Amino acid sequence: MSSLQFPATANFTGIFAPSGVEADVARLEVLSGAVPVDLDGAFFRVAPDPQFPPLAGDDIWFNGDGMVSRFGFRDGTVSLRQRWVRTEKFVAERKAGRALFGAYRNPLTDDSSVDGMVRSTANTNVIVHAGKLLALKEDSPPVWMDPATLTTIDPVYRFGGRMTSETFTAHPKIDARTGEMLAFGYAARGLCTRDMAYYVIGADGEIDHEAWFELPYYCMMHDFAFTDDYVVFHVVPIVGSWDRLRANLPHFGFDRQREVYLGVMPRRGQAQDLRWFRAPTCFASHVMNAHNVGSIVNFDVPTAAGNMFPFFPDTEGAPFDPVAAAARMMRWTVDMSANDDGIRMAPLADLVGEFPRIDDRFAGRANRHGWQLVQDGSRPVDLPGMRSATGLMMNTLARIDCISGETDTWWVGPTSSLQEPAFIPRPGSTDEGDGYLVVIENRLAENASRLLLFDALDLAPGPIATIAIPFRIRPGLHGNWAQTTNRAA
Ligand code: V55
Ligand code: FE
Repeated sequence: MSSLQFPATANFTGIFAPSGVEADVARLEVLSGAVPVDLDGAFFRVAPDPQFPPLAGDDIWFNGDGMVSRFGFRDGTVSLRQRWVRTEKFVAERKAGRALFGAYRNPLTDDSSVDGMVRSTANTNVIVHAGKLLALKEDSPPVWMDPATLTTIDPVYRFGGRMTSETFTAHPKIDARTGEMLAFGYAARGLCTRDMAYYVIGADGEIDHEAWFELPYYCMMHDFAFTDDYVVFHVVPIVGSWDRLRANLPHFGFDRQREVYLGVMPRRGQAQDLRWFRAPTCFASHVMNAHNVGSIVNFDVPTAAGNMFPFFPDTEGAPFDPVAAAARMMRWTVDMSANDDGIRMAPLADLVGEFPRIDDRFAGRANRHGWQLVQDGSRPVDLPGMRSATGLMMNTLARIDCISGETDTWWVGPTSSLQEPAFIPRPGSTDEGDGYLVVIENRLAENASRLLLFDALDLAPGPIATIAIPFRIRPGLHGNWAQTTNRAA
């Protein structure tokens, strides 16, 4: 009970061994190549990294406490700062010296001393908007951190009280042309409710548009997209309910019987302007981008036939099917002026993988280049005796040319995997893709990590800089580059 030993399960060993490293490294060693001297900014990313062993004996990766890494670039050098987010959960558990919060998105499993506390782990994404670093978990309001120091400023940031939704997505979108941040919260009026809140946050950080509507059914609303004229919400059947929580089942499960919906609403619209389109069941999580040409809306997203999350099992008990879980980049198309409510789906590339990224200056517009991680099953894996993380290993970085359909790929080798990349614009550039891709390499054979920098438009030759990290970085979710303040420090 009071043991501080983490369980010896796949979720807590090998690549998933907790890290617990809070550190400041003034200068990382550049092992080969060179870091462009004009890069001045920071790559922020976050990983779940449990502070204490779980109450229930085991836990899923998605439930760990958010640990933020800040790679600061300046004058051809890279510094690293790493800090846990001081969420309400983190602070209460540190005081108690043990876990108080239980299973993922199930408050019924919590210690009674934390009833009513915000459950955020802030472990899914970190993004800078209006000078604030926001650490995000989709079940709670943002956590506001200082982008220079990673000090937590407000563990429950509600945009000056204006945000009444109980939640805020981990995937807000910034329109580079207007500086607006577009976002939503689901379960916005309480756990398992169908209520959605949609927000437009101005470049000044203030909420200046809001709309409320209901989903066709309660499900994990993990990501969305925007275009010049619309916001686009995909509804896929990763469903949940209080019945599941009372039965101590995982919060979510995959329900193959339900249809998929695509909700399209004008960017400054209200519930009555929202139109739902529908398609047979499938699964899609992270959106690459979307754009509209008049009333035609194109929504580009890695799409799988079935459930991608083995830890959120089929609601009817079907075994996890890795073939159905393979996602390929698809274009979903709907027409806001047509009577037809169908969604057309057509492949953009044949690569299997996830974690799509773009040159974020082109968010909401027709992008030519998309980057993503790929599981190339034709490549060998050479990790004898290692069970976890090798099955669905993201072993390749890819760029898709969405116009020609051509791909540009780089394989990391038989003993490593890759974390989600982020795009860094080359200072002074305006052309799409003119810049770099930054990615963390998991060196699985030696339990170590490296930071790799690529020419974003020429992945195949390999990294232009390979940077050592003096400790292992735990597998993370998402991150973003931000033009920030290294020279002022
Ligand atoms: C995801 C990750 C989460 C979560 C919900 O698809 C969805 C990724 C790290 O936590 O709570
Ligand atoms: Fe995500």
